[in-house]
Amino acid sequence: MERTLVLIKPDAVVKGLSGQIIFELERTNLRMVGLKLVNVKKELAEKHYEEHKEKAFFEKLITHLTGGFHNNSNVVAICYEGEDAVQKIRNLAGKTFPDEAEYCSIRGRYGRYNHKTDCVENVIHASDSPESAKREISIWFKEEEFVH
Ligand code: 3AN
Repeated sequence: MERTLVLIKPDAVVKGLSGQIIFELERTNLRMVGLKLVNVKKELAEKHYEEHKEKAFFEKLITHLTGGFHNNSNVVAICYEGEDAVQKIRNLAGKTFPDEAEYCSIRGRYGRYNHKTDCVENVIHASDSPESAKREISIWFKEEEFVH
């Protein structure tokens, strides 16, 4: 069974969108096997996004995930399990940049580019492959936190 990681990012948490996003994600019929609220520190954010370490936008990305732009460092971390879990969630999430994402995708509906902070407020993170899902899930969850 494939697993994938979803993070409801600080921009969505402050807007009170966590419930709405979980509601939308449940349309996939995947099984939720882990769910928690995490207060994200810099070290965790940097580990999660380590593949982007050299990119120009890295610092912004870390500031976003650690809540620096939204005065809220809480993120909802969810692990879903099921057939094609990664692709099913990616399809619902939509493209990276909200203004390029399909209107009815989660990022298209709820995301925006914030001109004041230069932050891509794209609402959720969703693993992009089964391999990255494995790596990311092990960062955010301990095995004993999963329900079976
Ligand atoms: P996705 O989350 O759609 O898989 P990635 O993995 O390419 O996108 O990038 C991770 C995150 O980095 C994105 N969710 C977005 O917030 C941010 N990001 C990616 N590319 C850029 C960019 N060119 N400028 C600013 N932020 C970016």
